[in-house]
Amino acid sequence: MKKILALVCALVMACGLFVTANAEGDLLKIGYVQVGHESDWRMANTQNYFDVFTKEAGFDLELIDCDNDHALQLSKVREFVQKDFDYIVIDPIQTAGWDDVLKEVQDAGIPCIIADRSVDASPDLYTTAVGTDMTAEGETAGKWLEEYLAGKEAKILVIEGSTGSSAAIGRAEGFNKVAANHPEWEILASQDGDFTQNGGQAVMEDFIKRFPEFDVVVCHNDNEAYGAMDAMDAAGIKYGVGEKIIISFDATNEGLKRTLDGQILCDVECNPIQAVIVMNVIKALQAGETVEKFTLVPDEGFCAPGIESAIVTTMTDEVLAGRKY
Ligand code: GYE
Repeated sequence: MKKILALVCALVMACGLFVTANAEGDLLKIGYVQVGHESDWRMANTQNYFDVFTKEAGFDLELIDCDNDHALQLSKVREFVQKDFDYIVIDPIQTAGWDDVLKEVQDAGIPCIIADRSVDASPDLYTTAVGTDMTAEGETAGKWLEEYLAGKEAKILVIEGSTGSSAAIGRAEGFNKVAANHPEWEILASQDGDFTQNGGQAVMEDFIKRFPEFDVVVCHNDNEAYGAMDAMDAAGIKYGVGEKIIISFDATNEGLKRTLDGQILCDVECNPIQAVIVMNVIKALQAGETVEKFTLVPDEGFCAPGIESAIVTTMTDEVLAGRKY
């Protein structure tokens, strides 16, 4: 009987079904320090982890909402180390300040995955990273604007994402790279809206007071764009084709609805559905395989109907209906 059981186990393992269990056959303990709950993107990302890292799939996930508190995020990682988790997944609120804690995770022999955002630390200090290319996202936004304005002058306002986050740094860097080729563009101001709707609204209210003339508002995520729209609505300022140009990032479902409606003229995607990729990395590590240092989550861009673009996809009802989030 034991022999048959061993044979069945060996067969099942060969099929990869038990690949997620640890040496004792228990569920794999995964600790995820999530940034917070600041945006629709973040909520979709959190939900995606809960959907994928289930007990049925062989995981015991502990997801901590760090509410944009870097010190809390560090302390929660240390807690995971103390509790000897099998894997630690970090979505870093900010790029800076990670060396010591990453070293501690490494010394404890726990594989560490940096997910979504990136850290400003040596890649030797973590096992692997999974995420989108935020600089490329910023560049896509810049290139779309270049195509749309076709040489016209523009006064630009930027509502940035949380200061110090790789998402804000990358998007600014990519957009500025394109802007540098356009002396006819003027970036009037760039201010932190913390990736929230309230933040976007407050920054836009301030911009409206300070800059009576502007043409473009670049918002580092959809929620900031909704806030900017609220502020413009209240001030009677119109946006859309032939009006003020709103550019946004994330391409969440609501963001793309507003692109289809012609309110946001360009929305550059950042895909929050990353948990399966992280799970596959963990499965590969469990199987003793070596994994790439970085796995790219691909994304694309979208623009409002009536705009032809070689850079991004023009929105239609079908495009919206085919979206997963
Ligand atoms: O764009 C924003 C969120 O890190 C890519 O964080 C993510 C960003 C996303 O709050 O909505």
